[in-house]
Amino acid sequence: MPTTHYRSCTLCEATCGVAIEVEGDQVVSIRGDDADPFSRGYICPKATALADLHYDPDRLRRPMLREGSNWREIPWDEAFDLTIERLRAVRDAYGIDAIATYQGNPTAHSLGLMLHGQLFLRRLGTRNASSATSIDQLPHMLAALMMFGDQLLMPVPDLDRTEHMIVLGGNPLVSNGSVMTAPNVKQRLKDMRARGGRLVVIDPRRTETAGVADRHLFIRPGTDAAFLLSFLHVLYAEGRVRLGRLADFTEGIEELGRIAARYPPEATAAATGIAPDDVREVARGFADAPRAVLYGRVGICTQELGGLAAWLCYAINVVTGHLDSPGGMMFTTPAIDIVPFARFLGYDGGHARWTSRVSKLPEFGGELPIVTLAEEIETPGPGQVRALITSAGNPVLSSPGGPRLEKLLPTLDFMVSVDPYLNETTRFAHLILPPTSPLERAHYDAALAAFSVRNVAKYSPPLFERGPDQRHDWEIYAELSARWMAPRGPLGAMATRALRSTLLGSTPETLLALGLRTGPHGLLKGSAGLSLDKLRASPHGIDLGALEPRLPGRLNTRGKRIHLVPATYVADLPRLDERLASWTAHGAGGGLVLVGRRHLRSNNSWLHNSFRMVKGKPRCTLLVNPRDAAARGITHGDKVRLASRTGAVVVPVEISDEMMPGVVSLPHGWGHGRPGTRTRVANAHAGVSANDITEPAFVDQLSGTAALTGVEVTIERVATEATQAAPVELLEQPAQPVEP
Ligand SMILES: Nc1nc2c(c(=O)[nH]1)N[C@H]1C(S)=C(S)[C@@H](COP(=O)(O)OP(=O)(O)OC[C@H]3O[C@@H](n4cnc5c(=O)[nH]c(N)nc54)[C@H](O)[C@@H]3O)O[C@H]1N2
Ligand SMILES: Nc1nc2c(c(=O)[nH]1)N[C@H]1C(S)=C(S)[C@@H](COP(=O)(O)OP(=O)(O)OC[C@H]3O[C@@H](n4cnc5c(=O)[nH]c(N)nc54)[C@H](O)[C@@H]3O)O[C@H]1N2
Ligand code: SF4
Ligand SMILES: [Mo]
Repeated sequence: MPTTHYRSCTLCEATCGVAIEVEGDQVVSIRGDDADPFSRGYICPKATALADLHYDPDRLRRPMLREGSNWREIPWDEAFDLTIERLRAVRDAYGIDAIATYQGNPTAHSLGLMLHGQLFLRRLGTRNASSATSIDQLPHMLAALMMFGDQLLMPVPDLDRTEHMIVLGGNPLVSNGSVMTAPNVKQRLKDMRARGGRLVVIDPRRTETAGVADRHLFIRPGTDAAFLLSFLHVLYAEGRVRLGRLADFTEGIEELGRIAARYPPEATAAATGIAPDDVREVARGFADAPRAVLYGRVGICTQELGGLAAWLCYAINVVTGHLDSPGGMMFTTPAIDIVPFARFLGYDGGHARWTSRVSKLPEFGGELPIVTLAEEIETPGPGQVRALITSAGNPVLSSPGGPRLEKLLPTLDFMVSVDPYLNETTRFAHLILPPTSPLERAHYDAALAAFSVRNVAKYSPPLFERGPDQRHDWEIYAELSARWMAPRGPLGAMATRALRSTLLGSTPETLLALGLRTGPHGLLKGSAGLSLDKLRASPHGIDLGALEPRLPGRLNTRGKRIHLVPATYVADLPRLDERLASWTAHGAGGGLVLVGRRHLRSNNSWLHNSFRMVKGKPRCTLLVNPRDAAARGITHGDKVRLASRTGAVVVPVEISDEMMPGVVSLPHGWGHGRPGTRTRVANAHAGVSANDITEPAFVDQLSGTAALTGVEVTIERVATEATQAAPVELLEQPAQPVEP
């Protein structure tokens, strides 16, 4: 008899409820859970990959040790011993900063990684800690820190009540929303338009989201900050600044007006490609709508002026009174208040308290930008990186300058990866410690529920029990912490045992139970308050209501005031002025710039080993505007050499008037098939990596966020025989084996 198991999908930020039908140890079907109060039966095609991941024969189940280019399984105990011994050797010889860490995106989807992963990786104390944050949402976090007093106080669109939404640099119909947890964005946007709402999309590509919008405007990549300043200019010049109740606790209203006065739409149009009348129309429509939200996402973050752009997005929501107001940009009231939790785990908000050794990029929240990793390995001297821990990340494909990392990773004294796959990055590790699959672990979306368009809570127990020779992510890290913290010498073994029993006793469930009871929906609400037991009894999840105004109470700034114009941003404006002058002088200049794109069946670099996700026509193609193609004698289906200053790939072209003239689009996360990986399906559908041509030196100097968008490129037709990029030189130095 099949039974049905209910849980949240952990593959993207939407947190859809899935109903998984199982018979014995076989998944029979995966459907949307109609009884999930938040997703109401919606799922996207990726949900079925939950089963594919679970059964994938390429997924690693036991620790893997590399000896030269050979891999063999070793017992966990030996793997833990070796990891600690080698990390200690590096620390003892060169200091803790010689150990770099990188945490990837799936961290946010795993309670275990967020708890025990942080406790180990952040408590190591290395300055060379990094994560996917600096190739993603860092500018939003910086703005939250500067304006609202905590990096985690990122407000989200009140999607279900807004009547006017501007989407800038996001494509939620495909990404399913980001820093905006909202299952079925498409339906929610449809509902908005059905209640008379208006959707405006501003994007260098006429995206799927633009396809359901009332208005779409092309914008030249990287120029959003200039556009937003002109937007503000219009608001101030036309007397449309109305803070409402925010006026009582907002500082800097006049100063922002003085800044905006310098950027009339006429002064930015040549750079942005947006006509002055269009800027005025968009700004008026937004200011006049009673319930409106301006939402910026990854396209405005991962650009050379991403810090400024993210700040200006929040600022516009403030000066129009749309922040903290129903239908606007609101703060959540999640069941677990992640602000104190993050502090406990070692996240201390801060910016530029120190800088990286080589290119002097600023620290943020205790981390350095991932773009510093290559140069920190490459550059000799005190503090040089000699060891690397990667955790749920694939920086060779996901961070700029992948080929450079490929050359440098083999030179490390030691590298260990906590990851279920032998992929483009982990193949360089000496050791891989693979965690259980998502269906084998319990789940609670602590991070994503904090950025959700409704307050919701849902606990998912494991569907399958893990095998005795498997470990959850959190168990891997609890064990590493115990062994790392224990003193060496005669007391070591005893101390390790004591620490182990304490740490392994602190299961994610124990901490979850505590978080729920102490959170705003827990004990405070009396006996009816939320608890883990209550969640266990509600397998479809619990709706905790619409977002509510939280200001000024939720602010964490001194005196609980909104800082509209933090000095950090003012100091960065000259950089914008310089770029603006150059863009205005050269216009689009006939050159091309690169942007990215996502696909519904893809998730960054790591779902391509599911056949269901990659079948059909190749998706790693370059979209080129017809005019740009014609000017270069390129026709649909041609292969082109796409080159930047630092790299080149060969990729098939799709000609499409979706693209703004002068802009080409390539998805990221492809470029499989590199030697030494064990992802057979992905390798058979390899594509090329966008990050073979992006460059670590192209970065938002203010925030340290990589500029993945707006990279200057050229394209040139190549003879059809050339199907692959020039092979990257790999492992030119023999990898150093680990002596167990
Ligand atoms: N050019 C370009 N580059 C980009 C982007 C872009 O738009 N354009 N987007 C950027 C963004 S937004 C992001 S978030 C990054 C993502 O960058 P990363 O997070 O570095 O890359 P992913 O491809 O998500 O790799 C996830 C890794 O985690 C492993 N993994 C999956 N689940 C688990 C788990 O439960 N536990 C553990 N331990 N490991 C797991 C996978 O096997 C894989 O190796 O990429 C960025 N890179
Ligand atoms: N199916 C699927 N879903 C995903 C992911 C995935 O890989 N696949 N990844 C997940 C992750 S890690 C994240 S962070 C989110 C991201 O979620 P979104 O932010 O919605 O990501 P994208 O779909 O990349 O949308 C970015 C948009 O910005 C545009 N853009 C590029 N440059 C600029 C610019 O300079 N200015 C402006 N205004 N727009 C620009 C691009 O054309 C693109 O349409 O998606 C998540 N969801
Ligand atoms: S949108 Fe798709 S991948 Fe994202 S949570 Fe829902 S089902 Fe999973
Ligand atoms: Mo991301």
